[in-house]
Amino acid sequence: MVRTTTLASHVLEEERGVGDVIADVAAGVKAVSAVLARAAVCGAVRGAAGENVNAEPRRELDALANELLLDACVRGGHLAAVASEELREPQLVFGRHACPYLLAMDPLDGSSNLCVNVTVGTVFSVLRQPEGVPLGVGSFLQPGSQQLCAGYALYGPCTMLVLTTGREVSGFTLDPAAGEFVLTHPAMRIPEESREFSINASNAGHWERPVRRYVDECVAGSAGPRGADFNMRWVGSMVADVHRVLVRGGTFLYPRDAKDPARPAKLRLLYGASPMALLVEQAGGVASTGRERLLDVVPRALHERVPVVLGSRQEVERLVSYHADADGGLDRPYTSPLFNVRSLLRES
Ligand code: FDP
Repeated sequence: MVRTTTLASHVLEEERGVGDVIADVAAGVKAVSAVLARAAVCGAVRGAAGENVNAEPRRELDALANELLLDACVRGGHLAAVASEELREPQLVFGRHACPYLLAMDPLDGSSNLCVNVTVGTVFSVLRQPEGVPLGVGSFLQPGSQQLCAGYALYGPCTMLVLTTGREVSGFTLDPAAGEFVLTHPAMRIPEESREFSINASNAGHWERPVRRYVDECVAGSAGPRGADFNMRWVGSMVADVHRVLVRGGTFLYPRDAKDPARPAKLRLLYGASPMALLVEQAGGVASTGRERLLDVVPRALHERVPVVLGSRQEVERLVSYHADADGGLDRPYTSPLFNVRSLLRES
């Protein structure tokens, strides 16, 4: 008989309080998964709920996922406070136990994909309440390297929970019949090399030179300077795109761009980039802003945004070196032969 490892038995190996927080988040994830599975039938997929604290469109399901996860955490009573993409300020949790743990979460990442039934997810990060700091926003302003646990849930063809507590990355799949998460992806590793990249190419005109150089070289394929053909994948839900990188390698990029000068980066640091960076590093990959290790970035605000470049070691290191070249005035961006032909025709 095959012996299965469940999340419940896995968390017993963790520091007591952190294991309890993971169990509470898992309870919330099961509730969100059940609601998403019935949302279309109940006509709840398209419901709008105004704007979130970042003035972005909010859906009823964003608000509901937030409530369900908060409820599971408050009932569990193992946290001091929860910060969420859906809350302007952290919610203080006066639980049964006086626990020194903080949870930062994006309850429903990728929710603009809900109406087309594409995979969405929950991203979360567990921190320790620093001693001597009053409980509140300041408690959360810690670099990602301080995380005790980072993870995400994936609501796709099956529901998954992928997490790390700083020792390798484990992926669990929800068995709906048993109502339990079962370890299906032990010790996840990102291959060092890869020929697959993921980026919203519609922003190409607004990218910085190093990103344009990298993508141009990939697109040039075997005839270009990389001498190899690359594949491109873009789901448009960060959780799904990063999950693919964790499973089969590649790079995921949401770099700085000049589309909106008031918002040079898109993804959130505390409950997006930071947890993904810890997972990626624990799986052997690299996570950077392009100029700095993501886990070293010290947040200045709860809802701060940051550029993200993560994935297979060799590719991310190449991208980081392109940023250094550009900043030092050393880059010579690749110009495709096609471009040369076009400009020659224009000149003649
Ligand atoms: P969404 O707005 O649908 O929640 O972080 C938010 C996010 O999705 C990411 O999941 C995704 O990678 C990115 O935004 C997609 O944004 P664009 O469509 O603007 O590129």
